[in-house]
Amino acid sequence: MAEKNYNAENIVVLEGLEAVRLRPGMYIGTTGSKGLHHILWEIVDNAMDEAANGYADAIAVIIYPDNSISVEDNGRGIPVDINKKHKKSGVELVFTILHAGGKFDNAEYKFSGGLHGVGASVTNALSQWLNVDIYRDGKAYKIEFHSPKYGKKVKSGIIKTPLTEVGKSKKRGTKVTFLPDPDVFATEVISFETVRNRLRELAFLNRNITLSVEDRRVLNDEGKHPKHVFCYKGGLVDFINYVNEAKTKQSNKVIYLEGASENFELQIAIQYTSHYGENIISYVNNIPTTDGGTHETGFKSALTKCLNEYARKNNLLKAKDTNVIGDDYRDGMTAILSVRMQNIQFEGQTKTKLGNPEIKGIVESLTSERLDLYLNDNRNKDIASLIVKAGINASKVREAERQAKDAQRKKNAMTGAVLVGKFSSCTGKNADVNELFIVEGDSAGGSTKQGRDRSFQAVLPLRGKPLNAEKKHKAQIIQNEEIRTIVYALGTDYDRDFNIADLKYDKVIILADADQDGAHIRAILLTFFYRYMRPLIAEGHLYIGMPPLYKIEKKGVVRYAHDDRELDTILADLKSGYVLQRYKGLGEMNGEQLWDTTLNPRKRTLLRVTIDDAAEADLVISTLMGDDVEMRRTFIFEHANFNKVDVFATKLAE
Ligand code: 28G
Repeated sequence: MAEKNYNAENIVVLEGLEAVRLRPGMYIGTTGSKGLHHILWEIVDNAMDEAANGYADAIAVIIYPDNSISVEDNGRGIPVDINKKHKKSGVELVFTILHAGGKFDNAEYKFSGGLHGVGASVTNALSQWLNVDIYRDGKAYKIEFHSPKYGKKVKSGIIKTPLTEVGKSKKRGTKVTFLPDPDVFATEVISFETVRNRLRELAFLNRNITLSVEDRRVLNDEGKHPKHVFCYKGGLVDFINYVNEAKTKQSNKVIYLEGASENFELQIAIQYTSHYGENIISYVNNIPTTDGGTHETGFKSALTKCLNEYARKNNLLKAKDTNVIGDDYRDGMTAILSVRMQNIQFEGQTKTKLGNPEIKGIVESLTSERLDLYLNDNRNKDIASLIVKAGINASKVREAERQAKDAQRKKNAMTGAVLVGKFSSCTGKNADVNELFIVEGDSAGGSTKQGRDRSFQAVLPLRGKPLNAEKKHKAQIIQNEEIRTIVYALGTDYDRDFNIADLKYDKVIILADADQDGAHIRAILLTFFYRYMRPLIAEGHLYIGMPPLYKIEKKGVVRYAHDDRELDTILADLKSGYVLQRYKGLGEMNGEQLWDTTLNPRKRTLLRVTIDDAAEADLVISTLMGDDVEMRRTFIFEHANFNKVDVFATKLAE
């Protein structure tokens, strides 16, 4: 039967899917952890489309012990009838036809998500097997695929079991189960935390849809499989409360605005905290736009315009006063912006910036219209005047800070010599290869200076703890000596004056001990860079060094382990007769050992710090640095130790 179906069209399908296997990077970016998760998101996106368009309200993800994954929705079920043009069932088309870029023709769904819209066929192509169960019209159906690599051998294309009716069912929906092909993704495994975070985000962005994830690979303390269920009735309002949970609020009120025009929808939530700076988190069709774009620009213009108008109308700004600038109205503001539209164009190196030029005007006029109504509603008088007064105040503070900074600059010029004592620059002058190690403590600093290759590696030892960057105002930040030295060493200035072109190093590497103190210092530094030098992270210049935790010596041969898992592997290999040493800190290593394990680019492991998910990063950082001491303690414990830096960083293969 399968043999007979192996016609010309099947060959085309097979070749299409083989192209995906030949160049996975073209379709999913990488075959590392990110790519592996991408093929899961393709399936989740399809389920989300069904839900966001009102046909489903529950999506369940399960990760199984063999690392296969299932996604189930309670939608209409993918069509099983035969498409006249292709002479194939709808489900077969969904999983075998490549969709270059834009998803389908958008006839079924008004707005379709999907990171790159490559579709479920890419997931199929990169899976060892993929099974689909469909529940529709009182019946259950099943179709099974296997990898094109088998398809070629058995001459049945990639269909292992053709679409069959397997019985009756009262259920409705689609269930897709698949095993990512280890030939493609090597030993990468799906991360429960990553799935949990993305499903939580989707639940915030799509109110009243229940998303769950369960990890059947492990048991928790209660002897159960870890599971999270997310469903938010408040949507973006719940989202902003979550993001600002640990922060002190100027007002607990959340401003919520929504609007629509033809083929366009907009939702905005705004809340003001007592923290310095702005935090705008934006999305297009559920896709995070970490680098902003035209929707953010339109929103900002509208906000500035409406607030200045309100200020004039209510005599908070007098005729002689100049308008308050946008930056000042956004000081302390958290905003979440979600738009839905067609034909998205992404821009920028990482394709995380919305480019469609027409969107600026659409968002600006919709926001202005709704925000005006909101501000001029008598019930909102308190919050309206609070925001406007805060903006006026911020502009005064900014002027005072500018003066303080100018004074400090003059002082710096005179005291630059002070820095020479602790900071050891490198001899080479090539900013494209030079590295700066920021090291915790004088003794570790000493070892690093001895062990480094001084031709391109500079060392900056930190003596005390740098100031907690989140809470303080700028004028205070730059008075902290540790921070001042860092800014001076990097050469970039900071905050609004930050200029990446002046960066003297290709890699800025934080080296801290694997203990609580080290975790704290690392977190403080990350906060500082996140708040005041964000492009340094965005452009991939910030790293966390990974010194080993253990030294294992047998018959004069030395090996190192970064964590307990690596240690177990080595010990199992050596069996007996070894000497084991656990390093309590960097300072216990001599220069040579430090070079061999941590500094030498050929041997070391570095974590590149990314801002993959602005909302999550902000939450972690504000919880680490926020006002709620108890929460901060739990977070440092959970996230800031060496084994879990993945909250901030993804492993870099050098
Ligand atoms: C559980 C994991 C992933 C999905 C549907 C429902 C329909 C659908 C999906 O149509 C359109 C037509 C033939 C290719 C549409 C059902 C209209 C009427 C649907 C999912 C395109 C696809 N009834 N649910 N696709 N076909 N859930 N969940 O994938 O040509 S995908």
